Amino acid sequence: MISADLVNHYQQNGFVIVSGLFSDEEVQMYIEHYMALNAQGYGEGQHTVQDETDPLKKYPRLMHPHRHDSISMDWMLDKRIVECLEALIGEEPYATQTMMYYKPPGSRGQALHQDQFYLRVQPGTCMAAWMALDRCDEENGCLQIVPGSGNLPVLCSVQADLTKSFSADTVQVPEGTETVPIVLEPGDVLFFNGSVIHGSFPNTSETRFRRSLIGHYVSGEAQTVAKWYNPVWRMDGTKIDLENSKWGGSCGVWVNKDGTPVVEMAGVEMRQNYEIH
Ligand SMILES: O=C(O)CCC(=O)C(=O)O
Repeated sequence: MISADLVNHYQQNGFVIVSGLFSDEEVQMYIEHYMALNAQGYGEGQHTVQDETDPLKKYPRLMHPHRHDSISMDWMLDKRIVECLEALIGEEPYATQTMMYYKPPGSRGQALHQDQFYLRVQPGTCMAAWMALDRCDEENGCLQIVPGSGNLPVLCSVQADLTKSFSADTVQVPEGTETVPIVLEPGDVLFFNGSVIHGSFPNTSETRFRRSLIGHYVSGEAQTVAKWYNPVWRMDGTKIDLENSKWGGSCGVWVNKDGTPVVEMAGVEMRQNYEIH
């Protein structure tokens, strides 16, 4: 299912692309299903929108659709995803979240962040499975990743640029840091851990959506997770509650050491309520 080379790439970088994990027919089924959910009004209120013309007003992301939609639940627990996760993290994970992003033409992206900032998994970390439903490239706002961030601690957050991002929080990166665009074909799945700094820029296409289905998982050793992500599911579909994580700990800030930017845990999280990712 997943080669030793891919596992090795994940271990070195904290992320890896598994191409063609889902078929074109399956992708088409997901697109039809989620467009139908949108047409029925699912997802309203999940976004702060700028004004009536904001494309995200008509196509808000869906948060936790697996809690009421069996297609989302089945995808989250699909054995191909589970097998990849097990190979990458070396143990059976718990599943905690699904999200569906429509990212219609002209919509904003999501500012750079680390998932562990929101999920607060202890011990261990979280993992994302990010599946492309459309071809995702720079024009329609594909995911962007900061190389070398896969082992960083949780960084302090600052205010994001809301003209480019629908989410309000972002992390700082050293001056000159370049992000790498993750270009994916429909059915490809990107796996990445909770430290990897990632996000996306606006969809600059006038016609193309950038739809993606996203699952979040926590390593099976986890005992706590942020409240918003409880309950979690074992891979056999049984449900458990982990303890809720506490907020307000230390966070990392960049400092210059002999000309090289390094992270020191010199910051303290001020806000206590980062619930929605
Ligand atoms: O798909 C995007 O644009 C951002 C998704 C993301 O940041 C996430 O899944 O954590």
